[in-house]
Amino acid sequence: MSDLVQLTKTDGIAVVTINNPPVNALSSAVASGIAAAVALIENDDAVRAVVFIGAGRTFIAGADIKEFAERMSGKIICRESLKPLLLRIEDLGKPVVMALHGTAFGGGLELAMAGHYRIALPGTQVGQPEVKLGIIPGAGGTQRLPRLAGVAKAVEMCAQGAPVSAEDALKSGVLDSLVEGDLLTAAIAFAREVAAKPAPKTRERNEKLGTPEQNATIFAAAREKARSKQRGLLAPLAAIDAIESATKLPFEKGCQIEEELFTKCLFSDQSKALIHAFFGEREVAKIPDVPKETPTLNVESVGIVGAGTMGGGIAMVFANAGIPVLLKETDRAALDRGLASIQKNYANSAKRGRFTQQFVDERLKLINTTLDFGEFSNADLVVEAVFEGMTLKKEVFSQLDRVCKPNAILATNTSTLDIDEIASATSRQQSVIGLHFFSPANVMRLLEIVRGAATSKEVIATCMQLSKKLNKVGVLVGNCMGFVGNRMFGPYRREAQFLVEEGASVTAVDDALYEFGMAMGPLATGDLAGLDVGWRIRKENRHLQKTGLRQAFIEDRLCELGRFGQKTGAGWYKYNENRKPSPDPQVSSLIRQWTSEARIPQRQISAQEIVERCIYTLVNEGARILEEGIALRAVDIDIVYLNGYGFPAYRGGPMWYADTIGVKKVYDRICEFQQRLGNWWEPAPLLQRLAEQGKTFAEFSSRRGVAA
Ligand code: T1G
Ligand code: NAD
Repeated sequence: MSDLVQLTKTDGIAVVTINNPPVNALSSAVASGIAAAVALIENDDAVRAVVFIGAGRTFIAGADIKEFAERMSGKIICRESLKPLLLRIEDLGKPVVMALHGTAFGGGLELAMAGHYRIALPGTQVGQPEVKLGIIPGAGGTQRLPRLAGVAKAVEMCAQGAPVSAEDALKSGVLDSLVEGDLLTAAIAFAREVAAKPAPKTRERNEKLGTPEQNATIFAAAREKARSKQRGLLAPLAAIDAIESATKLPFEKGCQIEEELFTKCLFSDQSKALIHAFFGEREVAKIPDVPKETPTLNVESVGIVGAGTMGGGIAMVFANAGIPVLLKETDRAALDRGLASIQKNYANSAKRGRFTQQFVDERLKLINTTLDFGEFSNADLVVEAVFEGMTLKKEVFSQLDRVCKPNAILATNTSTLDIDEIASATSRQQSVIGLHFFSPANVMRLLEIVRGAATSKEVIATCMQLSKKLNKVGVLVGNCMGFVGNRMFGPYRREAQFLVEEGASVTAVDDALYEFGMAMGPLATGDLAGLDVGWRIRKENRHLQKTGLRQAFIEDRLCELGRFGQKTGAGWYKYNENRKPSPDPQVSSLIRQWTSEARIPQRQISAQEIVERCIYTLVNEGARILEEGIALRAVDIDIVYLNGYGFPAYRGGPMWYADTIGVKKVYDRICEFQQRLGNWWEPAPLLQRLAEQGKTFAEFSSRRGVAA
């Protein structure tokens, strides 16, 4: 037997233990180990029943995704399908009990369903999350799951990919029993119990496959939901097709359909991009010069300065993680306003069933208020979220420096300001860091962690670790104007304005990017965040504007008219009382007036040009950021854009997207734009170099000694 799979036999019960840390991924080697164990069991009449169990913290969390990535890149030709092995287990002729704990995901659940009985510890999660990787279950999951849980449940699990609790899995028939105490002991006892009983083969259980009429409704609703909620994704629709084949075809035929759809998805750009995003989210947690064993500080109490849009959301983030928060404002009225919006947000979440009322009540108890800086004396961390002004922020930091305990971390939520400048207002620059949350802070997963010139490794390691506890994706970035996300977003939105100035309509620009997959168009996004935020920053930084370069002007003109976006009921669009946008003819006529006054020739602009100009601007600025080391790797930029700016995950992020369509192609197009549109389009030196060398951003990152 191999180290990865152990086989033991005690009193007629065979136990197969999978031991492939950290998550018992079902790699080819594990599959071979299981096959070897099955061969030994098949020929041993003394074995009356079998138990499969995972060593460590979980059952099998799925097939080995790394092997897929290699298969897609042609590094390995073909991975032996799991299907024949699962049929052998199903046909073993002696009851097989699958003992689950932690997670049984993807190939792990498919293996479990090939068994005859499934038991689990409470708290176990099962699921078919393959669609999140742009693929579908490929080892019979779309054929066995509807037979166990019914068509509707199987469609929900395979098309949406969300994990299901053990309690829910028991109710829907995926599990046969929940057990307490030691799982192996319980499993062996269960195996003894069923040893003499029949071994029901999941593939022969057709009673839950429903009628064509029932299923037609289920599939139609699921396809509509997939098209609206998982816009642009191929895999959810493929998963539904595969389950439909299970309701119409014999098991073997259904498996063939599944195999065809699986392979089609696997070799799609979408799957490559989504697997890039999966590993990327794990890669960004690794900081080359801040090793895993770097000591961290405890963060058990937090202070927040400013209870406005961001301060309130940030308070909820910490409370949701069980960390007590002390919220400070300038006066009682401002505090009451801040608390009221927090309570309203929680009430909405409870109404939508995201939280129980008990959860909400407990969280609200963790949020306390003050008007006195002095009360931050015991805080482990203080996050400042006051107005975006350097003078005010330095004032706040000098106050915090005066009252906070020596090893407290002082963090700022600034979107654009210089972290080192803010830190210079304190005597402890090594304890100052940027924690840049995104609005709404209690919803957006991204947390840009901004490293100052003096920020200590302990403080960085503490904040990277804290981001996981806060259920955020923490990305470490360097200190520059706008850091990574906003620094790229500025040019992206500027280009969107230029396109409007040259004749594209507001809706044409937003629709083109929406069709490309962005969660929202650039102009509508401006209305959401508030056009005045950028206007204030542009006014404050007029002196930094490069001379001789074209400046976008329409948004400033809209702000001068008080059109700040959703918050004023009008911006690029006009909004009804439910903040529903509609095109505003007044804006179109203002634009025509302003562009004719500015003598800007008008022309028809294709959706393709709109997308290229906006997305290639992101890539060009991303290349500068990467070369300057403001982002550690190209994937860090991608993870920032997938989790903070609504970039479609199935395109992998701006840098991955450029690598996918070809860096040379992007470079050549940017050179064309530079010719026609001016020096905002000067290609980034790194982009030019990679294009000339035929290299990718991923290669650049890996060559720079940090993974892609
Ligand atoms: N394959 C390879 N590596 C994996 C892996 C997998 N399935 N799952 C996790 N890892 C690595 C991960 O990259 C990280 O590595 C380490 O394990 C710890 O993971 C045939 C086709 C289980 C909930 O999609 O959702 O089965 O960074 O940091 O936060 O139909 O991992 O330390 O080097 O995420 O505790 C379907 C994927 C596969 C589940 C644990 N399965 N995994 O979360 O730890 S496709 C999935 C997860 C499939 C079949 C199909 C999570 C987790 P490193 P981690 P965690
Ligand atoms: P906001 O105007 O909604 O809230 C700022 C709050 O700070 C106000 O309630 C104000 O009363 C309070 N305040 C000012 N001085 C104070 C003091 N001395 N003590 C305590 N409270 C004080 O602003 P916001 O949108 O929440 O932005 C706050 C910070 O977060 C800014 O730096 C901004 O750039 C940044 N940010 C904003 C967003 C966004 O989308 N709004 C996103 C990320 C980061």
